[in-house]
Amino acid sequence: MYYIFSAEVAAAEATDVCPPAVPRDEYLQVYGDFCYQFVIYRQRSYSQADQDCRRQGGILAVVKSQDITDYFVDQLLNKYGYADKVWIGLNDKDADGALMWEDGTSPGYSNWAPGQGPRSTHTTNIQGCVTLVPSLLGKWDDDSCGNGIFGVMTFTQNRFSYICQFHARRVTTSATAVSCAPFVCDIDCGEEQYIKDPDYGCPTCQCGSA
Ligand SMILES: [Ca+2]
Repeated sequence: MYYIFSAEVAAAEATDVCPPAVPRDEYLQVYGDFCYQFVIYRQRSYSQADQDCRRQGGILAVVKSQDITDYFVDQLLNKYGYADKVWIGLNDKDADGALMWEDGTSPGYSNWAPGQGPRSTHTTNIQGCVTLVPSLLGKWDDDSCGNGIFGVMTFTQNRFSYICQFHARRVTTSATAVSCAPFVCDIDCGEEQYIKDPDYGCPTCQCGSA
């Protein structure tokens, strides 16, 4: 009787869970259920940044918790040494002027810097897009989305860096990460079933009760 078991768990790169279209470089990070692309090497208007994220299969980052805020601030300041504001995926471009995340949800968590907030620094009919300010520990500031022209007025397009987010592919547990070797066993269990290894789910050369 012999039975060979080989546990082949690939030493995968963490970013393997990110969409294939997203470049693998130092600006791509995995945190929780998401891949984040820290686009701190160029500045774009909100709509350009939004388009860049969507072209790669993502959206501008949604920041719904203090935990994500702290993570972004830590990465921006400590990993990339970047303290300037970055676009996140929150704006009031909706017809009724309500703030909405790019994933279609309404803000619950909010983190406005003192004196900032919906429509605080511009007239009521100019669209507002939101930035996260690393130097203010991730507090939010609202800026003109930079759509260029509104009515008779022309605006200078605000261009900032930004963070894209992508769903990370779920990595399943050891049950599927481990492959069972071809089963060889010289015991005939007949009507009974072979017992499965409790740790890996592979059949063992032992008979159980039918
Ligand atoms: Ca503002």
